[in-house]
Amino acid sequence: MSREFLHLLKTQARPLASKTASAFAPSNIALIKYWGKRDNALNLPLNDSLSISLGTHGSTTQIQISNTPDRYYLNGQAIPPETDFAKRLKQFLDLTRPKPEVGYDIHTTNNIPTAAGLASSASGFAALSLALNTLYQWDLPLEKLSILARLGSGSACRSLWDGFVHWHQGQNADGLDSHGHLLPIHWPEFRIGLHVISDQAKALSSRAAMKLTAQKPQQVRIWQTQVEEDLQDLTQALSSRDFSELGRIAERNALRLHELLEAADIHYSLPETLEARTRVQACRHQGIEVYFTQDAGPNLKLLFLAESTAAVKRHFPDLIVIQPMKE
Ligand code: 2P0
Repeated sequence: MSREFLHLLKTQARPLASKTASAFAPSNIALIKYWGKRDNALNLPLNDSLSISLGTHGSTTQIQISNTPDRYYLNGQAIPPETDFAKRLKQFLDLTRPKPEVGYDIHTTNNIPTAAGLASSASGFAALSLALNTLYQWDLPLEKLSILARLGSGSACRSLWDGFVHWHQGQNADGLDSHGHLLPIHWPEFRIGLHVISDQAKALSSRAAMKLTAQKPQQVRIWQTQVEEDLQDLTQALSSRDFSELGRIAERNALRLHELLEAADIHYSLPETLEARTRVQACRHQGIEVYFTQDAGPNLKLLFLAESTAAVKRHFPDLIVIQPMKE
């Protein structure tokens, strides 16, 4: 990648005297999904995506320079160094580690209910990038930190902002034009409902599933055409604040993603997922404006406006309701 960019970060690292820094980043839900990579090492996507950040729900990461090997903690629990997660974190930190002997103690806490089954890698890598920026006084703009966060996890590049974020896939081989952009949309009535069906870690990670769908090039091409159309329509709906259209397109995009997954014999839905999808559609038949989106797992995220909260909750009593944007 962008070796110059990372080299610059390494050489311009002026650690704070306290040798410690901390930062928060929100989690995000894609309304137009990121799926497929043109570069696996750099997490460069095959398509643009668009998300809404979850406001105060996300990760807080504290980083401290130490002179021992790295130690990582998630919600107070040590992450064993031999786990894939620890290896991935180390690989990410090595990108900007000024010298091999610099070690880190990293504590991350997620305030998303763990039972929500929401991936935390997006908010985690975004918070870590922000904390590194403070620790080393890089003073980087958010777009540059978005590039760094992307190297940890693709979707992390959308978690640097509150609100609606468009990740432009970019064209350059070095990935320096592949990062998030905040959209100037204020929509405080927007609500996300987390409908938890299972809080079990998924059997197949998004990363592994992306590799499997890549073996279906014809279906990937269809997806790429669909996602372009969906992005265009959703952007239009966003700028005209047309909630029904936005919900319809977001739901369509999620279903299209699952069609692609199913073509590669990947089935994230459980029977309860299909039942909940039907319940959402039944709500609409009763005049309740609610839509769903679904990621690489069985849980649904419901999309609705503040005025429908009570009606939606009558049909989904255990829903965790999130207000992504402040008034
Ligand atoms: C998204 N997902 O746009 C899509 C929709 C899951 C389904 O981004 O390999 O964990 O770290 O770049 O970011 C999940 O993928 O994958 C994801 P990597 P990531 O939210």
